[in-house]
Amino acid sequence: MTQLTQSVRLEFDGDVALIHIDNPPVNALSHHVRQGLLDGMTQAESSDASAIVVICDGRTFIAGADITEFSGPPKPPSLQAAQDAMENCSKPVIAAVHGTALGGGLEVALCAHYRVGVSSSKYGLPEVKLGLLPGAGGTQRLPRITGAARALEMMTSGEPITAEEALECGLINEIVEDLQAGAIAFARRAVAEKMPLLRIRDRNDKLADTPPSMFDEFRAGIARKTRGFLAPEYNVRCVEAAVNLDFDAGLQREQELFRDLMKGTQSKAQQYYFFAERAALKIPGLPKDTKAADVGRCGVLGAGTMGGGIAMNFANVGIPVTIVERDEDALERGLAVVRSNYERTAARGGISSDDVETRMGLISGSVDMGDFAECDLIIEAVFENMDLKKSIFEQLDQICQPGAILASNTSALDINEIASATSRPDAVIGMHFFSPANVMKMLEVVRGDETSDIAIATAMGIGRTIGKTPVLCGVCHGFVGNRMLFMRGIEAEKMILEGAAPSRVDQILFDFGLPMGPFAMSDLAGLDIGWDEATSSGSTVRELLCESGRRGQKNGSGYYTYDPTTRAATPDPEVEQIIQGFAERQGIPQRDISDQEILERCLYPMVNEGAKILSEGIAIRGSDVDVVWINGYGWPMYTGGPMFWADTVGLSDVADRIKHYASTLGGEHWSISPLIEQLVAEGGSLSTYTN
Ligand code: 3H9
Repeated sequence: MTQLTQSVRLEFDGDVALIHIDNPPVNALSHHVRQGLLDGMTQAESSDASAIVVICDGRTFIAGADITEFSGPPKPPSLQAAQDAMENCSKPVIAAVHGTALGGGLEVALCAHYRVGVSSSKYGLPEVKLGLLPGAGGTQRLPRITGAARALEMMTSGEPITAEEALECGLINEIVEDLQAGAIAFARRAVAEKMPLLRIRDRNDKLADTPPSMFDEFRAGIARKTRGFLAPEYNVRCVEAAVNLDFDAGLQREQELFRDLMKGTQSKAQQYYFFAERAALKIPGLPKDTKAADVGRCGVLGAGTMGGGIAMNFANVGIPVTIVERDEDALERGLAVVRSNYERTAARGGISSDDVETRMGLISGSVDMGDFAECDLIIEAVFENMDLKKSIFEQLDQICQPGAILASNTSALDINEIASATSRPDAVIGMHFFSPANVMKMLEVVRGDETSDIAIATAMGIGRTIGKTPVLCGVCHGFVGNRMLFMRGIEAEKMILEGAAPSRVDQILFDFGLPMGPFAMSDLAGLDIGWDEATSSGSTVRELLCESGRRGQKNGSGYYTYDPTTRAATPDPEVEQIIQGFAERQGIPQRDISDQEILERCLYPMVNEGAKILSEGIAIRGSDVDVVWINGYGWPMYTGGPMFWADTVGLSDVADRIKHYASTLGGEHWSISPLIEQLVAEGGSLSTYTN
């Protein structure tokens, strides 16, 4: 055995050389891995071995370039040197894959003459998720082996394919049971049978029949999903190059486009987000050995839209759920909605009809809260009323077994006050799901003053199990997400009274990259949420709209009027009249507001509030705020989230504008966060700020 670098060693099994990579946690292609791979190839080729296997220790094959190296100057050797050594080797080179061969990792495997993998292995080019494209020849080699259609799909979605699919499309040559033994056996067979030393770069057969129209059709197909992102289009251009140019010219095109993306802010924002999502799982002060409670059965109180959606998350991963409603009718209605959601997914091919039955079978309905006695985690999802929630938690305290975690899905209320209704405030925690709860990835986990480490570990852990992106925060009205949203709402409402049409405000935020603006969002949620006909006094535009029977999308009219069949929204002159009449009565002068002002007045109060949330210690880190906004509200990931975006705009410029609006418009939400002033003075940034 020869240790070549800190992470790569060369071993021999008789006549087969084994280059072992061991660079935990994911065998990323750090410079010492590239060096080791190059040295290993050189030594193995000049040794007596007749074939060479590249294989990894640990949980996975190479999962890509080392992203932490992207921010520094390139360190030699280049990956291409090692890839050339593999591809041009005079002996058969076999890549042995387990775990995930991703990005640069798959690009290395594509330079072997043959590839074998275990049945659980996966293969993907996820660079697009980092705002990039595969920059080590992958854009030219993958289409040559899978054909252009599948390469386009894999490169623009970033999603991996299974070993079975890889075998079927020729990406791998064999599925083996025992990785090392199987790879060695394949290597010996290659030698014995004098298999050709196949270089993917020399193949063109799979590209020959690519119809020229394929690319524009593909672009049209992904346009909605990829709106605003640069990288998907760049990936498409690379596959076009693979089809239209020879390998070397295609490679050159790939390199130009890769460098372009690498220089831009989108890829920086998306790489930042990659680490932000992972950082959010790390809770300072939470002992590493904190054992989360085992959630063998989950209870959900409330079978409404939220409760039903929450229950689905658990059933989807095989955890039985007890869902409790006030009466049989409401329960039946709620369960019927859950079933129809599953059936819709099945009709689209997302799950099988057996899955529908299995999942429904895991959900048992009841009208007796006593049935929560067996549950390990109970999530309350009734409407936002503190007295109601307190009385529920008092009952849960009586019913639930010791050790059970009692969670509230409140989106704004004080967890400490809810916890005070129980004799075990340490077991009480907020788990704020976003609507629709079975779809949205965001989960705000809200710790009260007395919430235990176990409750935190359980909520964060189960959040991951059910496929959410949990972020821990502290108690304040609206937590991280909604508290910032409220500030945007204040200015949006003011601007429509000053003369900006709701549709214009919405359009500007849509163009910024958000899925919708505040008025379309209100219509979607329902204008009457929290509205009470008895006490309504026409004191806001929203109240006036509700009073005139406009309740949002659900009854076909809100800030917009909705087409009954297509649900397309159109601005309505009646709404404009209501707004103008109200503004007149309030004595608010009308004026032209520029697009830039609309954008600033929507987004800067959010940045300011985010900074206040940070300085109060409600969020642990600036990047957590970004994770909440990207996953909870569809903030465009390619800008990194509100904190990263403000840093990109320039915190000092943002601060100047906030102060400008504080002096011209006034209001507590414009009083500048001292943290922003401090960071401007120190040259710091919101996105890297940590409490
Ligand atoms: C690329 O390859 C460009 C090339 O085309 C061109 C080159 C010239 N680098 O996710 P986990 C860390 S771009 C550095 O929790 P899992 C991660 O931060 C790359 N670090 O594990 C975490 O650290 P910590 C294309 C990385 O089991 C730890 O490893 N490849 C990298 O849930 C564990 O990660 C990708 O985009 C990396 N590449 O999932 C793949 N990857 O413990 C990115 C991970 O300190 N990686 N770390 O928080 C993944 O998708 C997942 O990590 C993976 C494992 C599926 C592999």
